[in-house]
Amino acid sequence: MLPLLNYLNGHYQPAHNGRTLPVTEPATGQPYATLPDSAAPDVDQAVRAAEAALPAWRRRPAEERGRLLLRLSELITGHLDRLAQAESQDTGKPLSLARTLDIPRAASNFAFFGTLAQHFATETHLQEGLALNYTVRHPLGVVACISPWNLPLYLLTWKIAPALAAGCCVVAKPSELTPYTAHLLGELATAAGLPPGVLNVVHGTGARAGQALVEHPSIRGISFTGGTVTGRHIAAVAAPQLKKLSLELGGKNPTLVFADCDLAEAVQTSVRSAFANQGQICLCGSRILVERPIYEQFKTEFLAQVQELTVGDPLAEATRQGALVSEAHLHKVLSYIELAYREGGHLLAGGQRVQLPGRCAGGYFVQPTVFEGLGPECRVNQEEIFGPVVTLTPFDTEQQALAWANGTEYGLSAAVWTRDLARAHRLSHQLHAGVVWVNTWLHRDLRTPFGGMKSSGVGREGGLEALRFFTEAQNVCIKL
Ligand code: TXE
Repeated sequence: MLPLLNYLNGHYQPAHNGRTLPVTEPATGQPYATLPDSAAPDVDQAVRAAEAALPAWRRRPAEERGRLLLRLSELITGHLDRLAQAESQDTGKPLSLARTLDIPRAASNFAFFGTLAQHFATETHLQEGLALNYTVRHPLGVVACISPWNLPLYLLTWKIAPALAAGCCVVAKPSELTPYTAHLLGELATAAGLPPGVLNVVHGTGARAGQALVEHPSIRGISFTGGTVTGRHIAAVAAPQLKKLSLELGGKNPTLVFADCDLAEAVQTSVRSAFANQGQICLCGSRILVERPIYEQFKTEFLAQVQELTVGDPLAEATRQGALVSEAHLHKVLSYIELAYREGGHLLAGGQRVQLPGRCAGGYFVQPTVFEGLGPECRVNQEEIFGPVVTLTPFDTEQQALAWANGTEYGLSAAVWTRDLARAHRLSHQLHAGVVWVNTWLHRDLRTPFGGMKSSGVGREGGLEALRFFTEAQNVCIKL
């Protein structure tokens, strides 16, 4: 058993209570590591270390902080294979995906924010002859970064990097399901020269370690990505203490395919957006709405490509679909497949758990699954499944597609496939989605605001939005 440890004040240590939790490899169903079952004393130690490190860290010029983040970025790139291997083992995602998406993006997060902090200018407002106002953006202080299991290092660093760049000190709480790369990050942070206490990682359950972190009176801001139910709970805990909150929550994203689109590209990208990371990306397009004249052709080509998504050992190069993250999540996804039948859905592909031979015999694999014949109101089209289950639905008019696309409680992202430029603009502005992609998907520019509307969240990450979140504006008014 690999013992994963908390990273507090620049050192690795177990939980104060000495308790551990098992970490399971989703591809095998076997435990392979333990993580500290941390509680309030561990969180308190982490927060105190961060508080002690804060005065010196916030005083450093942005350029110096940035240099350390760039060094950390280089170290992540230098350890690409080891980190990708760890991420794949921990999550069940194909090693090829971890190597090309998760880990490179973690490196980019540090490189991007390490540089951006130097371009973070403040505003001045001149009242002619009367006064000059200028705004100072102070680091918020000690902040909590709480991340989920689907893109562990990618999402954790998407929070840590802007927080550190802005001059905050961080207590991070990775998902208890996927703690491995967060554990390795401590070692790299030390090697990069981050001063002790600037970044602390506390492992453990959401209910114990996460809750203690959110409740801690010295935490000034919380950046959270995870389920909508958890986000609501965190907001309720944090509100009486008036903590600043950024919540990136679930999605039930529509893909709108119009008859005038480039069909080959729309099909290929829609398959990817439906099933990348086994459908466990908050931006995955799980409701595919297709204009009726091309519905049958889209369906035929879509299903042909779905058949090619090899489900297999995540470590094998040919694997396109790995395992779901946990046994509990496997059963959640299978229960939605059952529900799809009960709601009158017609199965077009998949629908079964996959039993692989050998090493992966006990793994949590599900075939990429496609249903049609489900109305926009049914639960399968309303609730976040967060797995490889999507629906195909024909539509007749733009207004109908728009109403269906907007007809859920979520509003994270949407994809529109059309060659009609006017329609692309018109629809984009009417879609209830924080991110709209036209003729593409998961095309990310780290400078752009990222976040959801409605139950998909509050606040925006990315670029200057993230630096604004981790700082507090102060206006200084000088009489002229
Ligand atoms: O996430 P949780 P879960 C969705 C997806 C999934 C569902 C539940 O639909 O099926 O959420 O997933 C920590 N105080 N998404 O239960 O619980 C927890 O330890 C403080 C969408 O695995 O939200 C982990 O670190 N922290 C999503 C983090 O919150 C708490 C990605 C997320 O876990 C806490 C993941 C508490 N009281 C799931 N309780 C996305 N938007 O990408 C839990 N945590």
